[in-house]
Amino acid sequence: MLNNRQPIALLTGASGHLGRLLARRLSECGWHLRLTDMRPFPDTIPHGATFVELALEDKDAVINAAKDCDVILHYGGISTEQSFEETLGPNYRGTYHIYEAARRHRARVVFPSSVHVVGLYERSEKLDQDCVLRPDGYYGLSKAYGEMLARVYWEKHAVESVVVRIGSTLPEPTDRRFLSTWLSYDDFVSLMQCCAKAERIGFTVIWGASNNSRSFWGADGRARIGWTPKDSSDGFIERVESIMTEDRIAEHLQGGRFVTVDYSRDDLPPRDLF
Ligand code: 15L
Repeated sequence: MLNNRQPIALLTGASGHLGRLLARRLSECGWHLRLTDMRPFPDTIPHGATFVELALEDKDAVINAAKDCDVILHYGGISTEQSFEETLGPNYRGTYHIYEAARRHRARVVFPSSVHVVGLYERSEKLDQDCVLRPDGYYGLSKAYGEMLARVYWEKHAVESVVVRIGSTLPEPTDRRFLSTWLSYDDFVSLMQCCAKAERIGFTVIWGASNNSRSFWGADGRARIGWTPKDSSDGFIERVESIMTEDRIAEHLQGGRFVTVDYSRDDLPPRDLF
């Protein structure tokens, strides 16, 4: 797709934690970045980048921003457990606008989904990419919608997507759950590079975690895009495995603390539907 040149990328959510990291690291690699966020960009604009303030709900602005881009890294939107109403504009309408922009400009999309699309599975369960989704709240539900949107746009409109179910992108794992979900900064950046540079991606699902022996997750499409994580949480086991919450539900389930927001059962979620 790129013929050895560096990608032109629209990066939404550029002023957030992962957006700022990608802006810095991808510009160091020579990417041409179009940064957007509804908040001002808090750092110096990196070399080769531009910044535009926009809201994801503004369809025309999103479509304009994506002109001539090879890839859209869609890090904008709500990234914590919130009410349905809070997620509606940015995560539903906004993600739809991203896909319309990708369709218009023939760009591919990296859609950062989340562990929270499967947050109600028990931690003892090992999941593969085709598992039934079990979102743990309105945030996870909006990510499940984004995954389905990605699929519709691939199957109906040939818009390629990598759906990355990101675990926990942090400098290092700091509690027991993160030993399973940790995605190091270096592995995260290399994953984004593989997503943009792979020749064909179609519709690919990746579990966004480093090479952790305690991972909750198994088979996915990483071989198709040539991604191999290099880091592992294993070296942190002794230091952090005793660090956990006091909440029985949170400690049992893959979604951790997000699950407990507005949780109204007395017991764990049922494994079947009756
Ligand atoms: C997510 O999806 C969140 O965006 C992030 O802030 C973390 O909390 C992560 O999941 C997690 O659950 O570790």
